[in-house]
Amino acid sequence: MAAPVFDKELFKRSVIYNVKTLYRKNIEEANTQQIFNAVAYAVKDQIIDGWMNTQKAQEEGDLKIVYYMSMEFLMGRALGNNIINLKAYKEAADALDELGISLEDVEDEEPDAALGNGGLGRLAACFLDSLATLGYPAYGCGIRYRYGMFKQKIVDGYQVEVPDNWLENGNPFELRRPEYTKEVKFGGYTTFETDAFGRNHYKQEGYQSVNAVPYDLPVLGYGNGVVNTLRIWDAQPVECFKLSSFDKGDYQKAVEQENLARNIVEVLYPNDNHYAGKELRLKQQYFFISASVQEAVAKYMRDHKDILKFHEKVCFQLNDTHPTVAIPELMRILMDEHNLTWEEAWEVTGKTCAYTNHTIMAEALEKWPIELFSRLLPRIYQIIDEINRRFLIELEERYPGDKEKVRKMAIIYDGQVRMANLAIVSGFSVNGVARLHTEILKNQELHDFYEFFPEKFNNKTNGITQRRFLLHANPLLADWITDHIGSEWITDLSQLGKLKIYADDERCQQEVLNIKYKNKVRLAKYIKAHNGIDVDPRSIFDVQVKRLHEYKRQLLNILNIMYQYNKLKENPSMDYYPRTFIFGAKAAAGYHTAKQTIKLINSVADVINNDASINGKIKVVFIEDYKVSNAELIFAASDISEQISTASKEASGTGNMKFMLNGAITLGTLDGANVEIVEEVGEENAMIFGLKANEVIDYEIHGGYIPMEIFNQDADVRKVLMQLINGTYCPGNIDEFRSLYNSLLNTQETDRADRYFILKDFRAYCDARETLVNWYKDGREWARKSILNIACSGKFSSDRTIQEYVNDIWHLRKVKL
Ligand code: NBG
Repeated sequence: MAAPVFDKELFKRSVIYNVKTLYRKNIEEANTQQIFNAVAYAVKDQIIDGWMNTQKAQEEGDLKIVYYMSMEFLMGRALGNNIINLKAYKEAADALDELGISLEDVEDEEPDAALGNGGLGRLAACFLDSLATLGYPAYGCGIRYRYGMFKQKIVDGYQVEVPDNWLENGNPFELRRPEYTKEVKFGGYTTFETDAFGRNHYKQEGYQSVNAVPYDLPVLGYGNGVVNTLRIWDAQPVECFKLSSFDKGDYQKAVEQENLARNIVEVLYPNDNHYAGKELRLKQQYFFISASVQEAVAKYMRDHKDILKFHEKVCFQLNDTHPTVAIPELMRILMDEHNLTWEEAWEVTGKTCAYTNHTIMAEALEKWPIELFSRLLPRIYQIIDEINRRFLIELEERYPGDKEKVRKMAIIYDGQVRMANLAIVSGFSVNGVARLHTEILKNQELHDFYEFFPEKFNNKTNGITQRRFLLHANPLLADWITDHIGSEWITDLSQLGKLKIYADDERCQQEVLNIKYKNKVRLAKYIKAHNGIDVDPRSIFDVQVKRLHEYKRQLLNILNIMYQYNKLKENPSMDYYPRTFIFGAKAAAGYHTAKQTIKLINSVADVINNDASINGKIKVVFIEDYKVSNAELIFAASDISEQISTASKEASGTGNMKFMLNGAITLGTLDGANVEIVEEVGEENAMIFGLKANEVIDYEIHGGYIPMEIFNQDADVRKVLMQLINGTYCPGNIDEFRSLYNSLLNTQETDRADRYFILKDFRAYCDARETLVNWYKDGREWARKSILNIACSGKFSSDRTIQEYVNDIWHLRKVKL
């Protein structure tokens, strides 16, 4: 494929020119934010031709396109990544240097595009990077939230949410495309007319509507000239309220339309693995899905005649159940606008839509009350109702009289519309995101569906893009790798396997340790600047960064730190290797237990960090506002990767892969993709502890776990738990952490004490952590394991994942430029 050429002189000229025309300034006068914009526009100039050529080549080749439908795209910053994928990072940095500008400083001016919560949204972003790099035709379809994921401030130890006005200074990479505006209708009622052949034709009337206006963002492939598109939709009122309302006397309706447009894309719901059931959320879902599906059909019809072959050129991948309304929406368009019969539309839709499941957490399952759903989307509801009616007939044929099957599998049941059931029944593919997760889906959560449609189920273990999480995030390590095995790993991560021969080489071990040390110095600076805490880069950096959720068990981590601190206090002369425990996590705004856990971490940090008697041997740091851009610094600087979820609960995890790629050793349970990580690197090069998934599931089904027994038997556990309620960490309010204490021991407040088996795994975790420290003390041995982790991380590239989606689900051909 044609490699793009980066024109350094043109780039410099255009930076100077942009500063002048945008701000009427020269380089010396402009501030860094202005320089950022000028540089970003100069980079965009170098992208545009590739963008146009890619689309042209897709159309000329009549290539099938995948539409990755997702409520979330956690893109992070674009500038550095775009320059990297232009293969021009060093040239661009030099060019700017000649203008007296530091590329790194300029990059730091860019706000993260935080249009996602956590793993699910970041996975979508990695997938786009891989799709473009592999040269497959793809659109990401999402929402242009006015406010993305909130910014987190820590005030007095508590999380405070601050709006993320990421578009405040504009977004230089986006392109508004009003010519592709689509109208999206809500509410009203359906009517029908019967034609001469007895067929009913449905129409929605008395509705309110909004215009969906697309903004396109370029997604660059690495060094191949391919530029795909992330299309995010903004909402605009259909008619300008001021012009229309008074003449028509329809004041109320005009105001409502304007409000609908204003509210619909206002903010991302900050829930990860949790479904809140808000009406506005369903509006958001239908809004971007209707616009995306309408445009996909319109685009297809521009170059094709036969709508019955739509699925030969289009695939919709539904990122979790959030975009599932794509199924009835496509049915609607095919029947009501293209005159297909039900059977024809059903066939095309079924062959177009595929669903990815990302969780087994019950609280994440989307179920909408019929009343709400049918009021907001009357025609869509009608279609779902018919899908359900027909499916129940099939169920009855297969399992006559089996009420239990209906209870579990019906799409509409007990007053609710169940989106996962709709996605499974209607689409042609259902995939989990790690091998263990898919097995749990098949054998437990979705067992009935697996029996009914075994051919639909498949696994696609998640992956991450090495372009962002190694090449950009860890330039020292990236260069070291390239020096040893060449640069092919950038687009073929399995090449890292070639590093295995260096694991025992003393010089290589030393080099890898040095690189880690430098990255720890870089992170220590960030921590000093942002937290005001001094941390010693020679201590072990033991890191847990991810969303705050009970099942991820940050509480287990901090309780263990409290335990270690107790031991050190009891015996100040004990042999104790210095450790820095680093946390980063946002909690959903309404998730009380999660927020209390943040408060606990900060309170413990306060006490320990200020206790002179332990000589700084333990430091605890909570990094404020964990997000993609600071994650890049954190992974590169980590020694230990904490992946300690209750086994069976973490569908995959992707942070685990980012740590591994950067040479951290995994401390984890056999959950999600950890299972496959250990399989790749070998048990002796990772530290696994705790209950297995089947043991957890067994306790959940049959009971038999009594946390109070552990409390009574284990004096160390008892001491730590008592410190939650005796004011040790919160002298001003001894009840501050009582709810955490209760969640572990009290059966009154929750249906089950210690739902996430924290006390059950406590001892095993303590032991595993100690063993790791012993490994660390032997520097050479640690370096060996670290190199092996890097060398064995090849499987976890999202390039591999995407190729599997292409082979098994999407069946795409590559674009030829
Ligand atoms: C998350 C899982 C993670 C997984 C990502 C990406 C949701 C609903 N699920 O384990 O919790 O890595 O999806 O698949 O956010």
